[in-house]
Amino acid sequence: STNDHFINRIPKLELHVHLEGTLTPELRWQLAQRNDMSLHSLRLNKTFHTLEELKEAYNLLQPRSIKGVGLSAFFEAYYGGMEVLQTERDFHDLAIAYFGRAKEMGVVYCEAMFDVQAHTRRGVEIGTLMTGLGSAKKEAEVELGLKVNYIMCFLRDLSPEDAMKHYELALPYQDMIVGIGLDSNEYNRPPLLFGEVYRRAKKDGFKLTCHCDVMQKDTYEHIRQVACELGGTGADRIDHGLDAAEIPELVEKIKTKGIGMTLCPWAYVRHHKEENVFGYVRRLFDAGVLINVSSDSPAYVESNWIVDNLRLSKMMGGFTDEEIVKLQMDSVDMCWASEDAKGQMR
Ligand code: ES4
Ligand code: ZN
Repeated sequence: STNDHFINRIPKLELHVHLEGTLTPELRWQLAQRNDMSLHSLRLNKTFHTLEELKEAYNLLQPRSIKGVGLSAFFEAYYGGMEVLQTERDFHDLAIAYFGRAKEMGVVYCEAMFDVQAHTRRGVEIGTLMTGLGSAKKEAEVELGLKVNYIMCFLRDLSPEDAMKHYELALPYQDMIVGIGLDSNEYNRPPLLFGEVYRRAKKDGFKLTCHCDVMQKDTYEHIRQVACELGGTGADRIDHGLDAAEIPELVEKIKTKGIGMTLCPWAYVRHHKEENVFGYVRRLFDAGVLINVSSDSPAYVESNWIVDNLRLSKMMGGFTDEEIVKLQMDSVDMCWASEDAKGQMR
């Protein structure tokens, strides 16, 4: 989907993508039809009568136009959009639609995130989503040759007790889950509030990551907790964490501990000036931090698929083709594939 042939062609790793965030208006419309549901937006106080109307609502969520509205409009659309996901087949179709697109873009390995509580709180059984996602993973690996691991995320605006409850509910599906994370609204929700579930998950063999979105209240303290304390001595990875670039001590800590960072630069333009976003990505890369460039929620932000984020990094961060390849090699190092699978990617 970009006109940059080099970026289209090279093998790529996507390590930060929310499956629910890949729900395009087209698929959302199709699933609504199939499940006999009508589609509404609470924020816009509107019922969508056609696919065209639904697409227009997505147009309001572009990085520049969302700036004044803050994240709440994004969250309303994102969590509202999920209501069409009802059956095992819906979850399967969501995931395989993304995996097919990833394969077409040249992605060879993907760590895909999903929320559990965003579905159970709507009355969907955990087995429904896990079985659907499980069959899509198998299909991607067998039919597409795309290797997939899942990262289960907890909603940090819900309680730590609810996270622990869902952690335990997901244990029967441990084979398809490589790591755990925290997402959703982080206002006054520091990572260590979930310290117990992180320590438990580490003991049970899961990898640990946590979102530290840009320009949040307490943003540096959240990054410090993830880098130094989560799971006892710090997590394996930070999702976003771009603001660390402003604090040399944090950059040094992240670098020496070998913690990887998944960056989704285009989504940050809703908080930061473009020059700062790509300047900070550049600064982290130049400091020798392991970084990966991914997409986050590509269906909800215009021009936000992995190839777009890499093309924008090249154009606005001054990454050369060789450096884009280095980004993919660093992504192999920081990813959670088996050593065998990593060997095949190098
Ligand atoms: C997200 Cl694109 C984006 N931004 C902030 N939070 C998110 N959660 C899922 N996708
Ligand atoms: Zn994310």
